[in-house]
Amino acid sequence: MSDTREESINAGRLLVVGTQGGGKTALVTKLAARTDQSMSYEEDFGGTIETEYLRLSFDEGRFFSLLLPVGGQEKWQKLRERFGSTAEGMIIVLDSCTKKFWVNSLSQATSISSFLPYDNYPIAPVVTKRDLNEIIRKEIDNFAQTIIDGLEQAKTSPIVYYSRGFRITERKVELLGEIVPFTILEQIIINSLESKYFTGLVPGNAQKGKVLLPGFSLVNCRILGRALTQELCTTTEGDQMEILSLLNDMRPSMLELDTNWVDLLQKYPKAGAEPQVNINDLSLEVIQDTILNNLLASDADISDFVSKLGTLNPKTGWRVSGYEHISIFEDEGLGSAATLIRKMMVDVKESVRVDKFNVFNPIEELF
Ligand SMILES: Nc1nc2c(ncn2[C@@H]2O[C@H](COP(=O)(O)OP(=O)(O)OP(=O)(O)O)[C@@H](O)[C@H]2O)c(=O)[nH]1
Ligand SMILES: [Mg+2]
Repeated sequence: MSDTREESINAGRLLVVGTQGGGKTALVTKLAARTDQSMSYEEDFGGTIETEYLRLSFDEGRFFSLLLPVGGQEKWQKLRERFGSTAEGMIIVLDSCTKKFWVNSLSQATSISSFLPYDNYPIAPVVTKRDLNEIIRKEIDNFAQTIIDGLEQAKTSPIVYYSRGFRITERKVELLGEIVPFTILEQIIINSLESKYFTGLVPGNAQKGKVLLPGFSLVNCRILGRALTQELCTTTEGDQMEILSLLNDMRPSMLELDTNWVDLLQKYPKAGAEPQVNINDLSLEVIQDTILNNLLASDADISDFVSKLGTLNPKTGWRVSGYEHISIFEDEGLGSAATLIRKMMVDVKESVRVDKFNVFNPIEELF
C-alpha cells in the first residue's frame, strides 16, 4: 500500500543563483509554464529582482518544488543571503557562452553557503544557452568578421549609442587613437553585432526588433559583448574578482547606462584602472580564438567545473545532485532540468544540519 500522506508534501524550496543575464528567470519561468500556462518570460534590459518563488509541479501536482531565481546583479547580494538562508537547495545557473563569468555564479552560491549549515546540501549546476553556444561555433567566421568590420568602421566614423535614463538619448563618441578603453570597445562590439544580427531595433526596448541569429537576444548580445571585451582588453592591475563583480553590475553596456569605469570604481575600488587594448592588435584570429577558447564552454569545461564542485564538500557541505547543459528553447532540455529538480527534492531529505562551515574565496580555491 502506498503512503498517501507523502503525496502532498512539498520538498524543495530551491534558490536559483548565477550571474545577471545568465538565464535564471527565463529558465524558471519556462519550467513553471510547463504546469502553469499563465506564465511567460519577457525580455528586459533591466534584469530582475525577484522575491517570489515560482511553483514547478510534478506527478500531476502531487509534488512540487518552489524556485526562486533571485536577481543576479551584485546589488542583490543581501537579498540573496536573506532568501538563501531558508533555501533547501541551490541551482547554480552558468551561461554556456560566457564561461569566464562562472566564477561569479559560483561565488554567489558560496557566499550563501555559510548561512546554510547542512551536510549533503543539494546543489546542481545548470548550464544554459547550449543552442547559442552551438550556433556561434557554426557562425564563428562571420561573427568574428562582423566585429572586425565594426572596429574598422569605428576608426573613421563616430560610435552611436542610446543612453538609458529618464529618456532614451542618442549619443556619439569617437576613438581618440589606437588605444581603446573597455567602455568604448564594449560598445563597438555590441553595435557591430546588432547591425548584423538584428533588424527593426527600437532603442532601449529589449523585446522589439527581429533576431536574425536564433537564440541571440539583445540581452545575450550585451552579456557576450561584455565578456569578449573583458577578454580582449589587458589589465595591468586590479583584483580579478572585483573586476568580475564590476562587470556583473549592469545588463546594458556601460555607455548605455550612462556610467563609466571611474564611477564604478567607487563601488568596486579594488578593480583598478580601466582595462584597454590596442585596436590594431585585434585580428580576426584573435577574436575567433578568444570566443572559441575563452567564452564558449566545452563539455570538458563543464565536467571539470562539476568535478571541482564535488571537491568542495568538506568546506560547503554541498552534494552535487547532478548537472545539465541545456537550451530553454528545447523541450528536451527543459525536461532534463525538471528531472534534475525532481531529484533534488529527494536529495533535500538527506541533508542534515551540522556546524562546520566557513566562507571561502572561490577564485583562490578553484580557478
Ligand atoms: N539562446 C538562449 N538564450 C537564453 C537561454 N536562456 C536564457 N536566455 C536568454 O538570456 C537572456 C537573460 O535571461 P534572464 O533569464 O533574463 O537572465 P537572469 O539570469 O534572470 O538575469 P538577471 O535577472 O539579470 O539576474 C535573455 O535574453 C534570455 O532570452 C537559452 O537557453 N538559450
Ligand atoms: Mg532574472
